[in-house]
Formats: sequence, structure tokens, C-alpha cells
Amino acid sequence: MTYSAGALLYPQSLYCLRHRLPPANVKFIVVFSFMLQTPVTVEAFPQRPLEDAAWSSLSKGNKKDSLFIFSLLSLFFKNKKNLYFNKLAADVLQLTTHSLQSHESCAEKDLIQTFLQKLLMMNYRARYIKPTDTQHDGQQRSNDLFEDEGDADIFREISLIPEETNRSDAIHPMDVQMAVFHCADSFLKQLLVTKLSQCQYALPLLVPDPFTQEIEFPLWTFRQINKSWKMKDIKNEIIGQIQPVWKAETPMVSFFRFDLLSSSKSQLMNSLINERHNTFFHRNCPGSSSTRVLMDGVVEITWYCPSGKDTDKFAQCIVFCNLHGDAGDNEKQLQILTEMASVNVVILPRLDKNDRCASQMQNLYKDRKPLICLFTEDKSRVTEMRNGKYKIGLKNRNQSDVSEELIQAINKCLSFSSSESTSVFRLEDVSKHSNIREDEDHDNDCRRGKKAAQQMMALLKKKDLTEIKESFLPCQGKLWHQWCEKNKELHRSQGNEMDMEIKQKQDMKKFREQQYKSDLGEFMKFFITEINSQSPNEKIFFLKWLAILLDEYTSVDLSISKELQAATFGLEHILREIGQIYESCQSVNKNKEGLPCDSSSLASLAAEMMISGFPLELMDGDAAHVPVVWVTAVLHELIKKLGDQRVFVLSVLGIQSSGKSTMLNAMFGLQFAVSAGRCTRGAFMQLVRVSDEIKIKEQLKFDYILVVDTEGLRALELSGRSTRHQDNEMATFVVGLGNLTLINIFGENPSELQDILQIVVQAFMRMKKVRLNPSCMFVHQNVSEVTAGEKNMEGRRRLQATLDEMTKLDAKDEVFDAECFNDVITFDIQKDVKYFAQLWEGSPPMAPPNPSYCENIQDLKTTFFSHASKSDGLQKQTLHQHRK
Ligand SMILES: Nc1nc2c(ncn2[C@@H]2O[C@H](COP(=O)(O)OP(=O)(O)O)[C@@H](O)[C@H]2O)c(=O)[nH]1
Ligand SMILES: [Mg+2]
Repeated sequence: MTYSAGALLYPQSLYCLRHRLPPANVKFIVVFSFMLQTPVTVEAFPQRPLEDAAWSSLSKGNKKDSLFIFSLLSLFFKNKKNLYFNKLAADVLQLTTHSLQSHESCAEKDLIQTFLQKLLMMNYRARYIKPTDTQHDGQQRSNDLFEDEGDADIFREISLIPEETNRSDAIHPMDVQMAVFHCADSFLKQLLVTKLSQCQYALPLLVPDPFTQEIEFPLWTFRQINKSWKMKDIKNEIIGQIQPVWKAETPMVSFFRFDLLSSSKSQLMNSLINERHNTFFHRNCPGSSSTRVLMDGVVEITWYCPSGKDTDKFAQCIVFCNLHGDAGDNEKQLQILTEMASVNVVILPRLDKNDRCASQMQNLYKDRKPLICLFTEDKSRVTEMRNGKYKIGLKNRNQSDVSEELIQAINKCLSFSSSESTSVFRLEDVSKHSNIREDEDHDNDCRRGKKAAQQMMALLKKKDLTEIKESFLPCQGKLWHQWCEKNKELHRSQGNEMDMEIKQKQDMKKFREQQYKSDLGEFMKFFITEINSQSPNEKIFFLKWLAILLDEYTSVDLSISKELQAATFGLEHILREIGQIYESCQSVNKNKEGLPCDSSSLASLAAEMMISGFPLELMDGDAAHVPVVWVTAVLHELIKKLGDQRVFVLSVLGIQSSGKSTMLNAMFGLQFAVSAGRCTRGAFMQLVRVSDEIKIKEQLKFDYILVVDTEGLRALELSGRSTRHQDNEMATFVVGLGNLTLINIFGENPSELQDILQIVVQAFMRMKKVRLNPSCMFVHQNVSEVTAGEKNMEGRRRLQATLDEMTKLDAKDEVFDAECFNDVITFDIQKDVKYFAQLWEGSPPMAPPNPSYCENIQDLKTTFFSHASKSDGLQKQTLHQHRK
């Protein structure tokens, strides 16, 4: 039977398949065509179209066949995953021609690609993509229009129109999402779910395998998701909370239905959770069709987060779970939900002793747990039948009345149940149920990676958070800071005083020796041994687990020591330490005692991490210094590993918290830290691969984009250590590094603008002096859409005037001959200034990202690309020459 899969892996046979298979099958083929086009598919199965006999056996069936195909495919992906580690996630993050355009509609075969692309940009319209090639698109026309006007007879003509059904072979948007989910490897799956959550969508919690019906609980996919909310404490003061969803302890309300309903459960749930956003996809959403193949039996989960205002529907953070499909057909899921819920909400047409669900309903009613029954064929208002047992009718009733009553009932039930121990839901507890497969437990690499990370964390346990860095990461503390100080002095003295210089160099050498002699420690030793020995997949899991656990560890004490730099401790600090170990070993030209590998291979380990998609610290924000020896060595290793390829460097500059990281993440689907969690310190770089296809099509001269995210200007000022000098250094560094620098401006405060522009202009002048030719674009964030058009014209004029004025002023200081900004840098005031809509549609914490913002990002990406395509890129070799 592998033949059938072989045929499916044949993109060109897709269309022949289409005519031979029932709709459900066709769907899968098309849905998977994107995945199939990836090179991994080629050699696995016989490349031979399917024989007719095999066909007929396939097309006989209905859903079952599609599941068969599906399972073959998913098997296929699972087996291949180890060979091509992280391949899927890496493929998806490439810069492709397709990703440079915005697609509101697309051919069915491009649905997956378009979906992923939109989702990575945080565009919630990923669920509203129109397929262009279904015959049932748009309006139907009767085959021959009735023409004779005199004869018009509505009764006759209406009866002549066949009652053709709805768009039965259009692919359901949720099937697109679930198909990606089923086929993705762990890392892509996690990325997908993280972005779905950013779009304020519900997430898959229990997912039956389409073939075996075994239920998977994808705990791993939730590990990166944080939710924040505000609530009032006992003293009526508003307190803010931010928690990873896997740690949050909240009540859970579960919704399920028996039988087919005349109204939508998901739509009703949306009205409770977020009135302006379709948290759950429902039958009245655009693109919905009656043939949904991959959703029945899936449980989705979402978090209601209050904003601390009186208008909140619920005063606390609440989890809502939604079982799709008939609960009677999905007993396992139903059992898990009803067991874990604080409140059960069941929707059914009516209740009769002879119903299939009669005994289940009886049990739920007898149980102590609150129960709310919604009857679609009943017209009555809310009634409390017993303590914590409610009944609400839905028939012919105004939906907002219904949700009002439901909210009240849920709130009463929650206060009723809060005394019970069962009222707390913890995501991790889901795996305690028997007969479900938890993804983390099921994946050997994940399990081993987690175990290693836990072992490493155990080494920290004895220490106070504020002392950790001092004792476990000695190289980056005082010694490195003192070395940096000396180094800066050395550069400033410019060789005027020879004696001074020699003395300083000796001091620096001494610091290096001390760094070298400092004890490596079990913690660092463990880390280096781990990343030196594991398989690639396991290594990524290990690193991701370590980040998760470190985050958990440091957030415990955050309230106490929020201000303390010492309390931030993440993967970046461990890598920074490795960098310093490397630099000190290089300086004294010896291998460090206890180091599990040769010090020269440390850079190679970091380069591998970069290739796997981890960001690397380029500038240490605490010391405000670039560890040049280390970074150079890592880049050198990158060249070795990737071949001598060219990179285009994109950097970003702007005030702290002006949305820089958010913007870069949306542009490239990356995950730089955004400051709701933690601010960017220093500068980080991450590689984005450019697809071969776009290189050929657009004759691009580079293979990678190096995205450099930076700490904001004035970051130090905010923490009370302001110096204009450091801002200037940062700007010069960022501008000098980038082939293109995005200058990010939040809001329109003119005085702020002035300050930044002066820094920027000076930085560009310095570049001009050393004959570097970077380019720049300005992005104004948070511009209200209504006034945008004309205001922007005026804004552009003002910006140009200010830039020119700054240029004139600075030209004097910098002894440079320039009359206007365009003398310093080629710059098109029309094309290179962008106005961005505000990021949120509504107010946080429940607001989704504004689709207009995502469109702006798309436009920025296109303009960025047109800049880049004119550039030669930068050889990595030359990259470090540009740094001072
Ligand atoms: N209201 C609003 N908030 C934004 C906008 N852009 C970013 N933010 C928020 O501002 C905070 C800082 O964003 P971040 O990207 O970390 O800024 P960075 O410090 O410049 O990198 C985050 O919580 C973002 O969600 C915007 O256009 N409007
Ligand atoms: Mg940032």
C-alpha cells in the first residue's frame, strides 16, 4: 500500500487525483501538497503513479480512506524527522518569494503556505484565506438566465433552481490548521501554537490521531506561551500577573454538546470570552463549510484574561475548554473534561430519558460539580434547579441575553465551587489521565533534553538568585567589566602616552589571566558537555528546556528583586560565559582546566546553535561591549559550516520599548524577547535563510539575512545610568553593522524625535567617513489609521526638514561637508518612511494584533527586500572587519 503514498508525494499528480477521489480525500492531498514539495519527500517512496487497481480501492471509501492517507503521511513525516532535524521549522522560516506578498486568497495548493505565512506575521486573518479555485466560489449563476421579462414568474423559476448544497469541497480553514499541526515536527508545532496564541486563538489541547484515534496531549506546544492579566486583590488594589500557561492555576469551564445543534456552541463561547474576536472558529465564520474532517473530537483551550476593570465579565483568569463534535462520540475527551472542569456546560436540543446521553446527564446532575444545561429547543430564561445546577433556554432568544445569563451562572458556579479542591486546573495535570499520549513523554529527545536541563537546574538549587551569576558565571562579572573599562580607555588615549598604554595592556592581560584561572564549575561543565555530545534534536530540546526552566526559576523571585540585573539569568548569560571562557583561553593561549572539550571548539558549538535558529548575543548589554574575539570566532565557524556565503545585515534602532523586537518578530516569524516579558539588553543576532528559489528568481546575491535586534536607546537612562555617549556608541555600532537599519519611532513626540534623529544622523556621517554605505528606513509606530493619509504627507515633510537641519548642525561638529541628509545617505522620503497602524486591535490583554499592523509589516518587508536585492550583501568575512 505504500504505492498510494508514493503517488501522493507526486505533486504533479495532484490534479489527476482530484478527479478520482471523493472530496474528503482530495482535501488532504491538496492540503499536504505544500509539505510534499519539500525535498525530503523524494526518495522515500517509489516514484510511480498509482496503479488503477490501487486507486479504486482508495476511492471506494470515504472518511476512512482519507484517514489512511493521512496516517501514511504523518508516519512519513515522523520517520523523516530525525534525518532532517528541525527541517520543517527551518523551511517555514525561510525568506521566499511567496512571503513577500500578502495573499488574501490563494490556490488550494498554496493554502498551507499562505496560512503559515500569515500566522508567522501574527495575522489572525490566517484563518480567513479564500481558496481561489473552488467552483463554488462566490455567486452562483443559473445555467441559462431566465430572460423573457414579460414572463417572469418567481414561483416557477425558484423551483427550477437546483438545491445545490454549500461549498462542500472547499477546504475548511480549521482543517488547514490541523493538517499543519499533525504534520509539523515538535519545533514547528510549538512555533505554530505560540503564534496562534498571540493571535488570541484557542489552542489544541486534546487531539485524536486521525487514524488510530489515540488522543494526544501536546503539552510541549504550550511551553513558550505566557498570559498576562490584571485583577483586584483583597484590598481592591489592581495587581498585574504574568504567567506561563503551563504553570497557571485557574478554574476551568468546559463546554460540550450532545447531538447536532441548531445554534453554534463556539459562537456562544466567543461571546463570553472576547466579543470582538473569534477565539473559536464557528460555523458562521467566513470560509466555514460543512465538511470539516480534522476537528471532530478535538478539544481546544483558551484563557480568559481580565483587565482589572469593572467591565470584565469575569474577575479572575479562567480557562475555557471546547470539545468539538458530538460529545457522545468522544467519550474519552468528555471524561477528561468533566473530571478536570470546575464547571461543566452542556448544550443539547432537549433532554429525554431515552436519549443516548441520558445516563451521562444524570451522572453529571448528581455530581457535586456545578452544571449548566443549555437547551436549544427551549425558550425559558435561566433557572437554578438545585444548588449549582442551572438550566438556560436558547430558542428564539436574544444571544446577548443568553450570554449575560450564562456569565452570571458561571460566576455563581465558580464561587460555589471555589471551596472545593477540584476547582483548580493545571495544564500539566492533563497528562495524568490514562490512555492519552503526552507529546513530551513520547519523544525521546524531548525527554532526555528535559532530564539534562533538570539536572543542570539542580546544581543551582542551593544558591540565592542574586548570587548565582557571581558564583556560576565568574568570567563575565567584575573581571570582564574591568577588562572592558581598560579596553575603552586604551581606545580613547589613542597612543598619546606610550607608558600608559603599556600599563593598560598589562592590566588587561592580568584580567584575562584571572578569568582563565577562575573555576569552571559544575554548572558550566555540565552545559558544555551536554551541547557537545547530544544529537542535534536532543540538543535543541535541552537548550529550550533550559530556557524554560531558567525562566521559571528567575520569575519566582522577580517580585522581590525586580530591579536587580543580577536576577535576570537566561541562556544568553550562559553563552556569554562561554564567550568569555573562549576569549580568556585565547588570550593566554592555553586550554582551560576541566573544560570538557578543546576551547577552540566552543565557537563551533555556538555557530551550530545559530544555525538551529537560536539568537546569539552580539553585544553584552551589561558591559556595553562587544566580545570581538568571540563573535569573530563564531562567525568564522559559521562560514566554515555554511560555506562562504553572503549575508545581508538588517539592524534596528530606536527607543526602549518602541516595538522593535515585536516588529522584527512579525517580519521574519522570529521570537526575540519582547518587553512584556523582559527587555532586550545589548544586541542579539539571528540568521534567516533565504530560499534558493528567491535567489534565482530575484538574482539575489546573498544567502542569509542576519537580523540584529538591539536594546533601546535611552535604556540606560531609564535605569538611571544615562549617558548620551553610550547611546551614540550603540547607534554607531548598529548603523555600522547593518546593510540596512530600521529606525523605529514610537508615537510622534517631536522632542524625542529630535534627539534620536541627531544620534542617527551622526552615526550615518561616521559611516560615510569610513566609506561604508548603509541605508536606512524610518518606521513610525502607533499611527492612528483614520488620519494617516494627509498627516503622513505633512509628517514626511517635517521629517525631511529635521533630518536636513540635523545634518547641517552635525556636519560642523563632525567636520564633514554636507548640506542635507541625502548628502550623507541615499534616502527616499516617500518610500523609506513607513507609518504603522497600532499593534493591538482593542485593548490588551485580550486584544489580538491588528491585521493592519500585519499588512504594514508586509509592506515593510517588501520595501526591505527591494533594498536588499540591490545590495551585494556582505561577506561574513568582511562582517567583523566593520566592527571596531
Ligand atoms: N499600544 C502599542 N503597544 C505596542 C506597539 N508596538 C509594541 N507594543 C508593545 O510595547 C511593548 C514593547 O515592545 P518591544 O517590541 O519589546 O519593544 P523594544 O524594546 O523596542 O524591542 C510590548 O509589550 C509590545 O506589545 C504599538 O504599536 N502599540
Ligand atoms: Mg527589544
